[in-house]
Amino acid sequence: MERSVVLIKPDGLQRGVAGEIIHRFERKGLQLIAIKMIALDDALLDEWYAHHKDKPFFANLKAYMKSYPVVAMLWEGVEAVATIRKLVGVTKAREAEPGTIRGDFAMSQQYNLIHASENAEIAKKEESLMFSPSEVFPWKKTDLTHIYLDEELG
Ligand code: 3AN
Repeated sequence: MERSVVLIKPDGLQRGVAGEIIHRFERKGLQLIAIKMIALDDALLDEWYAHHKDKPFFANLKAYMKSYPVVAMLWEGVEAVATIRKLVGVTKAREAEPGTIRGDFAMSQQYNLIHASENAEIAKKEESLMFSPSEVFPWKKTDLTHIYLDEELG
């Protein structure tokens, strides 16, 4: 099983799509193992977006991510990171495929509703930045045998 960190960003809260996003992931068969609302600060954002720190949009991105709280979640599933990136769609939301979250609900490359871990290594880093172990609940999902083959579960 793999874990992916998802943030419903300030515009996602404002646009009222938090429930829609959670609904899509649940229906897909992914498992929610942590969820909280949090106000992001500079220290966390500097780590989170370290790969963007020299980009011209970095200051704006940080200001926007601090403008309202976000909903932070940890989702689990087989190859969850890539699966969730597909459900989310490309960064520039107006070019995102219809059927994806950004493709269906957003237009901007900054106001694109949602963050999802880019790869498995980054997902681990983001999990440790965002959640303490006591905030994570790896509960036993009883319908896994209807979602995956035994071989897929390993
Ligand atoms: P993604 O969220 O699709 O993984 P990243 O990691 O390249 O995209 O960018 C992180 C965030 O930075 C995006 N979600 C978006 O809010 C913002 N961003 C990315 N590229 C731009 C850009 N060219 N102009 C403004 N904001 C951007």
